[in-house]
Amino acid sequence: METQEIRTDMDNETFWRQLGMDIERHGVLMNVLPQVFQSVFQTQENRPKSIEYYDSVVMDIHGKRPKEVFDRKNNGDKVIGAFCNFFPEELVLAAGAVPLSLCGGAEFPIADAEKVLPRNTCPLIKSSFGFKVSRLCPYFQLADLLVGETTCGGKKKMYELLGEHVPTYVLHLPHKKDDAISRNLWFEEVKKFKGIVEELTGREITDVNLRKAIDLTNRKREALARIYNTRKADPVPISGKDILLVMQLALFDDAARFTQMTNELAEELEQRVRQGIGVASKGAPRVLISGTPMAIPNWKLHDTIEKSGAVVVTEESCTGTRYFTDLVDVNGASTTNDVIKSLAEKYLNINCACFTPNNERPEDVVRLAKEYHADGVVYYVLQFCHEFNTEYAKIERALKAESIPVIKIETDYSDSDSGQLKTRIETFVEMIRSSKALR
Ligand code: BJ8
Repeated sequence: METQEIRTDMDNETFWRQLGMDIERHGVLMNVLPQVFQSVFQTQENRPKSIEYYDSVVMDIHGKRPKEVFDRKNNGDKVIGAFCNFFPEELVLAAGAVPLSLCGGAEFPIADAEKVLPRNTCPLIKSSFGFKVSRLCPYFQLADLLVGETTCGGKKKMYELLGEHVPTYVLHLPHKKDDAISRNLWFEEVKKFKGIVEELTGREITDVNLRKAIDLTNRKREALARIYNTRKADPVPISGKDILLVMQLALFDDAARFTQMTNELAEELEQRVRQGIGVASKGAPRVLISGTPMAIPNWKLHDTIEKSGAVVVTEESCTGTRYFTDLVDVNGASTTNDVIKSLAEKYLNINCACFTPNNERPEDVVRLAKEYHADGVVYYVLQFCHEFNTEYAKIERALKAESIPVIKIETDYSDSDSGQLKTRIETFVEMIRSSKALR
């Protein structure tokens, strides 16, 4: 596919045809999305006005933003897609390329993936692979390079197969974060990735550009931390679902525009907190979700919890606090190598369950439950994710030691368990409501 031949000044369908997408099946997918979006988001009352921006991005998710990215490609910029929080987006931005998070939250392409991948594989992996092989996602069609990482076994093997369809580079992430050999390996890998981005783009990543990109990404993470901070209030000024939507768009959208819009949302939420305006009544049961990430359009768990009368107040997740908690600290970094070292250090602080040991994560879940005044924790495991499923034992122990109620939910992207899920969540919410009343 020649980049220069793609025109963006036309209707969406013609644009998608040029990208080589499966128009008929894509049409079916796009017909379902507005109905789901309506039932999950637009039935909520008293949403903040500033959320309209994120709604508008989702409602045209395969139109406006892919066209905008393609305009960048037509101007000679490269597009680099990724699947994981270990993706050092700063290096991509520093080279004037476009970092993108790729779709992996929908049930729709899973049947296509299962023609190749084992059925008993995590839905995030199957959905990501399925979107590429079924030609249903414009973002996959746009990417010049995909970047995977050696996190879990299923992903590593899937990236090999994905590489048969599109150039794919797999970042070598060590699985022990607390020893010098691992830290050095990761530092060398991030340096190597800098070279790969430079080669792909034909642009040198200068010290100045890298520091600028780090500053931009730090500001994005600070804006997200700001909106999260408002969720500590009672009543909560915004629903968990709406925050999840913001998080899911954090690596889809243009970084500068997203940061500006997120700071506007933060201002509105801070104002709401001052005025005591909430989306749930004061005293409503407060839930922390901890576990596997929720890629767009995976809204199932938040929707079930919030329709049960509780409110989600924070997410210890890669579509939550794990994305923005740490900033890259370049104060005191005098050389480019020092800057890259700080960048690598920041990423190695992500408490992913692929690490052994990962003792910081139980501590973090307890700390967040206290900070956000959570009445209970819903531990979320995507089906067949052994890493997060097994790590539950330690998280449960840490929460029980603090008398914080917890329930584990293991599910996929289908609706097949929605009745059972609803019953279990409603029972849990009732339990935390009663114990809250007794306190
Ligand atoms: S940094 S959490 S985004 S790896 S859920 S695919 S682990 S079988 S998503 Fe993750 Fe990066 Fe870690 Fe975050 Fe495998 Fe588990 Fe599936 Fe997972």
